[in-house]
Amino acid sequence: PSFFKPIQNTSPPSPTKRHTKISVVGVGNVGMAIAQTILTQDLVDELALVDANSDKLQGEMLDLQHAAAFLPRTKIQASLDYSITAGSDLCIVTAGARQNPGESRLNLLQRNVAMFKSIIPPLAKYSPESILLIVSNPVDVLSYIAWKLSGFPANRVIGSGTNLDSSRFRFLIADHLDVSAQDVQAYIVGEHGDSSVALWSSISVGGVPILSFLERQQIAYEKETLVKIHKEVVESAYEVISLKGYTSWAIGYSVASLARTILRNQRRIHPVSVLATSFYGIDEGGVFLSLPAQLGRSGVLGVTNVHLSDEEVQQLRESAKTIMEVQDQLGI
Ligand code: 6V0
Repeated sequence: PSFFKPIQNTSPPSPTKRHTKISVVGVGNVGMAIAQTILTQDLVDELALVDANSDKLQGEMLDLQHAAAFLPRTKIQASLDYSITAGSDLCIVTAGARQNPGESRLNLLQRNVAMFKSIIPPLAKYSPESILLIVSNPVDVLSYIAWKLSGFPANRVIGSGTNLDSSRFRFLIADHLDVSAQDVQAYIVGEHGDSSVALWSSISVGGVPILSFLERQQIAYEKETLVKIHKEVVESAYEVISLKGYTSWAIGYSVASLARTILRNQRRIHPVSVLATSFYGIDEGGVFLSLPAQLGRSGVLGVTNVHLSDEEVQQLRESAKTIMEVQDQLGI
């Protein structure tokens, strides 16, 4: 203890409220965008960072610590050793191998699965009560792998899934209608990425369901515009990556919003990757894909009974099949 006492204490120490802790594994572009959003939004008391690259890890930790004078107080630590993550409430995994030139997606996935074997078991060991939030891609398959490797109940394993796709969707609809994206409700479900499914009937703006409104007003149903918007959503990750090399800010905000809902027990509904077996006739044994799920302090609290058209159910099953085929190729 230091003999330097800048404050003369006049009352006994205040009772400490329950301490909250988040660990982020992988301090690349995505992990750091998540970490910095969590810090600016004052979501936790303690943030632990883990990566395989020691210099990068130390550098990022120091750089964040040096912002302490401008941020709510959060203890920030970093280590190559997973013991630093002990007692986490939420563990966010963003570590990912980079695709080598000419490497197939399957080979990349095999390397990511091998990486998860060194990440998930120690996280589960040091924080057996935590919630795992997977961001690394392909996020649906890796969420399934994390579920298997952790031995956690399925309600405590979540993939960031189409939470980001849905926010891109809401932005594009809002832009088209000249309203705030916060007033647009619209869900994309299924696989994060190419086979994602847009739920057209879910789109509403300030409580006005868009499709039935257009029908009632006998305004020509702008199907092409909607399909074009969904296509733009699917292509937007590729576009950002081809322009700036990676995506970071939107995924940072999107994951921080999940962290807030979970840690503050907000019971909000987010389209995220959950164990989807038995929903909408999905009969594949273990497949994670995104459905609108209610989240809270114990993880996934439930899945909403959103009405899907026959076409949407069909597309969702196709999405499940696509993910299952990849899992079969992996031999898991
Ligand atoms: P990046 O900038 O290359 O960072 C990856 C980090 O992982 C690096 O700091 C590596 O040192 C670290 N790492 C590598 N191996 C290990 C290991 N064994 N243990 C611990 N750390 C390790 O990649 P970036 O941050 O851009 O992307 C990370 C992952 O997020 C990728 O898989 C992306 O595809 C995925 N994304 C997922 C999104 C989603 O919506 N789910 C969105 C954007 C990116």
